[in-house]
Amino acid sequence: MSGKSPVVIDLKFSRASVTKALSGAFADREVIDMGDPQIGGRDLSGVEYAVVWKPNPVLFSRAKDLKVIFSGGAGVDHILSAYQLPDIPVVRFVDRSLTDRMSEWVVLQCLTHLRRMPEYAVQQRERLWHELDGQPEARDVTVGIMGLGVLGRDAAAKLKTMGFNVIGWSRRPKSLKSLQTYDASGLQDFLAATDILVGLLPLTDETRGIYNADLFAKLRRGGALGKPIFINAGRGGSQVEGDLFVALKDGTLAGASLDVFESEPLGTDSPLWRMDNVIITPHAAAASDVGALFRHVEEQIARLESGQKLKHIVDRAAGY
Ligand code: NDP
Ligand code: OXD
Repeated sequence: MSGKSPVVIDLKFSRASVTKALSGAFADREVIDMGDPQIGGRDLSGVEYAVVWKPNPVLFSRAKDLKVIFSGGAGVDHILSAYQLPDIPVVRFVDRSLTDRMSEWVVLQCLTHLRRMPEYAVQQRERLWHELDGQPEARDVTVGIMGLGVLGRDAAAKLKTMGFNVIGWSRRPKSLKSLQTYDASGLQDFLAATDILVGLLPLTDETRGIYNADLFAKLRRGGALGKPIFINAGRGGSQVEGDLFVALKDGTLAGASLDVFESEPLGTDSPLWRMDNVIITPHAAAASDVGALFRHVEEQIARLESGQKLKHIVDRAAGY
């Protein structure tokens, strides 16, 4: 084996996807796969790199020589909130394929609600042939995206291609071509102009519980869709599901599409499952392609070992 540091992997993805991707990865160094039952109590001293998704907490106390932690996904709350971490860089997964998949999901959900597919699904179950009146066009509807990072900006561009009017909200002010943006202080104005709210925020102390009754009540009413729609693929910890259920029941919201939940998997007793105006997907909006993840880690390690800076380092104070 080369004199290069091994890489330890603790990825709670499907075993098949990890095993398949490993077969062509990290040819120049040893891989310690914590998902392999044979690995068990392997000594992790001298291991400088970890690639993790929902890792076992003991990993960080056992691997004392770590220099970089690579997240198996774009989000890092699964690492930052759950562990006492060493003071070393945490790197996000930023990837073309993940970004494309997320935008596909967001555009699909916006079109689904625009074209009243939940209502047509009910009619189909009842074998009812009836065209619903009052079908607005995308250009009549404003989609407000909370989170204008890698994913929010790509989704915005693709929604605009479909004709939607798109606005965005982020922590810090932005100046983006052909997209009206609001910073933290402009939240009220942003919500008042939004017909379809898309959540693409990371989970941090500031964003926990942000999608609550108070926020839903501030969304625009009387726009082309009549009542607002809520779509969330960021993190479930940002939504207050009790408030969401009430808002969907009492008509504050016309409908929702949810990929993420306060607790996952969503319990079979959640009333959200049975609501005709709610679309549920099982945290599947943009799964990581494990092969692409390993290529990204290899590239980053190559940068570091040739004296260049790592890309996509998390701001630990901001939490994303
Ligand atoms: P980025 O870090 O690129 O962007 C995060 C955005 O959120 C930034 O625009 C940032 O503002 C904004 N933001 C963060 N905190 C606040 C705040 N307190 N108030 C206002 N805006 C805030 O992340 P990505 O776009 O790559 O990913 C976003 C999230 O999507 C991930 O963290 C993850 O939780 C989720 N995700 C979900 C997946 C799924 O399958 N459901 C798949 C992949 C990701 P600013 O620009 O000012 O920094
Ligand atoms: C991610 C996710 O953060 O899949 O990448 O949730």
